[in-house]
Amino acid sequence: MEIDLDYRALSVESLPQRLGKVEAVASRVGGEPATWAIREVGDGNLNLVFIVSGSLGSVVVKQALPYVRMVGESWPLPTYRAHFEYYALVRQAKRAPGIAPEVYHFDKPQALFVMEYLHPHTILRRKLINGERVAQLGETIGQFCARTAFRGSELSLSSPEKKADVGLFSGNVAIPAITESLVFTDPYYGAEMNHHTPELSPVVDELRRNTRLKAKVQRLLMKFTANTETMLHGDLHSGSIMATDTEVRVIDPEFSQYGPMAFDLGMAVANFLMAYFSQPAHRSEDELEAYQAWILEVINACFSSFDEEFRHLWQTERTGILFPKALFEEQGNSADDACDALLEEIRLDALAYCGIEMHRRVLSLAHNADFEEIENTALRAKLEARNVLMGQTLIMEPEAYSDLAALVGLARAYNQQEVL
Ligand code: SR1
Ligand code: MG
Repeated sequence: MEIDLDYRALSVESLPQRLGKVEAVASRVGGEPATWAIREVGDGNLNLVFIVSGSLGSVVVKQALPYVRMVGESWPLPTYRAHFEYYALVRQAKRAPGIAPEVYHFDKPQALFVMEYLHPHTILRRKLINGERVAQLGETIGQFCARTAFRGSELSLSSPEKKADVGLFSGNVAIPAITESLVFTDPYYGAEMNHHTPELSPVVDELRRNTRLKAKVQRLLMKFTANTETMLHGDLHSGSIMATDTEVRVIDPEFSQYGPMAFDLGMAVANFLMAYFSQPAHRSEDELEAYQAWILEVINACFSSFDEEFRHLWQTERTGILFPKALFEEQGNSADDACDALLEEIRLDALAYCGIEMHRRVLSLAHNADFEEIENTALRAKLEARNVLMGQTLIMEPEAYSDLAALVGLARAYNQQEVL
């Protein structure tokens, strides 16, 4: 693994001296660097994250470590991944303005960047576990996915610009390899780093015997590896979303790569569904039904807003080499049917990717707190089982659930099912 020889991991102690003279930091934080209040708050799986506060304000400093933080130095991971996260943030800011944090400073050799401190935003996953509602959540995420999918593709970009960007991102070889194994492959066999709730074993064993399912997932992996339709966020789970009651922001595109348009949408919806299935462990009887109904509305809004925004961009920003107006509108032909067909294909793939994300978060290495924090493992397994089985259905027959009422009906049906 190549490591820049100048690279040194930051610490709370060294940060003032190392970043105190960086104008983009000093002018926003204010005061003497030695007096800055600094907290390391990285609770993700990979990186160092510091909140730096002074007399004028706060910034966030994120730095890649040369290994996977959640596992340790036994799993080396190149620090160059931070460069791609920075490139992704810059592109997202252009393609979906106002959603990603603004970046103030990038230091390539140190694999770090300094960005906007989002306050009083908190991580969406925690809000969903706590039973909080966020206005326009589904709409904002659906719109974000549509804008980044469309504007990062050759529906919008010129062929040379897109090809050059795919070339640039193809240098990020370590990160896709993690998604390929942890998301697509490990859940479906007894991979070394896997773990699951012991009581879930009968469901897991059955799932892993489903050869048709494994083949379908591998086909989706093939599409994921071979398809460079657009620049993805790549890890759009509810820990990559921060919100207040009324504002939604998307952070952490450290798994960004070029891939299929449906991927981010599917991942986001999977995380809403996992929040939905885990609720019986987090809510009291009297609030459970209404809160679960709200999560289903979020899912509905997410898909609907994706479609609406994508159609709007199709009409107004179709400037790339794909489906050019010269072939359709300028010949007096509508391109609406082509858009409908593409959206249907994206919906089906999104449902299947959604099912895969629902599996990996309870079967592979990196689990989610929605289920993981349920201390009663019998209850946890029961709720995870509903989630696993719905995921399987979505992968096996997405066509049956492309209608949103059918999808919501499926979630409600599994939510009632006594599997374990
Ligand atoms: C080793 S990294 C494990 C997972 O954490 C991130 O959130 C990604 O989802 C990745 O797959
Ligand atoms: Mg992350």
